[in-house]
Amino acid sequence: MIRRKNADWQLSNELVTPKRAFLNRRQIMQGMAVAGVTSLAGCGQGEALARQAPTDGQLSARSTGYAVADDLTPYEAVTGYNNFYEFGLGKGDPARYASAMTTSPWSIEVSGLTDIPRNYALEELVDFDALEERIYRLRCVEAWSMVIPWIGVPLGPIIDRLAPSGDARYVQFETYLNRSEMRGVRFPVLDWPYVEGLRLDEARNDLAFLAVGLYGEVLPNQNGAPIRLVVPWKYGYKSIKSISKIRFTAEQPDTSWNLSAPNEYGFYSNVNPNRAHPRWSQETERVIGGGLLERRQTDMFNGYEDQVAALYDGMDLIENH
Ligand SMILES: Nc1nc2c(c(=O)[nH]1)N[C@H]1C(S)=C(S)[C@@H](COP(=O)(O)O)O[C@H]1N2
Ligand SMILES: [Mo]
Repeated sequence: MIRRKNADWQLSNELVTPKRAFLNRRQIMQGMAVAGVTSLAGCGQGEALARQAPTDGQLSARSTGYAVADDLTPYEAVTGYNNFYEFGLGKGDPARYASAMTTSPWSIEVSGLTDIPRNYALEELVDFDALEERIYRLRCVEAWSMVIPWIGVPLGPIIDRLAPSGDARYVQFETYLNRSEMRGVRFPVLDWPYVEGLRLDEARNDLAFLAVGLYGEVLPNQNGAPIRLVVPWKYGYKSIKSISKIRFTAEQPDTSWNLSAPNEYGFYSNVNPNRAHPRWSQETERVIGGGLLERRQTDMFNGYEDQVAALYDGMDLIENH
């Protein structure tokens, strides 16, 4: 891993989330019973249960063709400079406080316009023996970015398994909410729980990814453990963390940032250097983990124009920001 010294994101070691132990199989099974999860043998739903989700340690993943030419952002910056407002507004707050979040056992409630609404254990949705590594840049609307080696699974095949019905056009994701574990939700900064959404064709694009790890390890809580979205052609806030609900809808779903300031944060939120945020430019971005003044040009769709531009054919991307 590439480590560089001293920048404004540098954090002391005590801020690093303590390592947690693997849960034994018995605890997992008990937890699933509590969460009301059932395995549907014979329906092809239970097969991924062979391998329980690790809560700590290394993950093996096959590397893919998805890469970014620039240096990786140092691990300390990726895990020490975060936005996760449920734990506070400061960039160091998630690393300090997110260890309070219970991430195992984990289930995701799937509802709305689907033929099979039910709760899924994390292990049913993610096959931990078939993980991929993808290096994507995460570009925040605040005009900074990081290059992160994510580990996870593509979203499209999971959407297909969740069987949205014919009239479903959008998918909404919701973050876990626990008032005693999340000190930031005492403040009405956003309309909790944090929600985000995609059009279904966006969600099925090959780039859309559900991450369960980074840098070869299980996701640290501050980065959205145990499962978070990564939509690399959109601003960072679309990449919702710690997903506990998925809902299929016919109408465009609410998103927390769009509700809070529609003029600043649109539903699409595609990275677009030509459309300034009302209070600052989006033409360049600060390279987190680089020198204090290191900036780069922001690319249309964060560099993924070839893969995603067709999703927006005929749309005015300034109007539909
Ligand atoms: N639930 C939740 N998800 C969230 C956020 C948040 O505050 N709450 N912040 C978003 C923003 S603004 C960014 S830039 C990315 C940051 O991801 P990272 O901390 O892994 O770099 O997470 C996004 N996902
Ligand atoms: Mo962000």
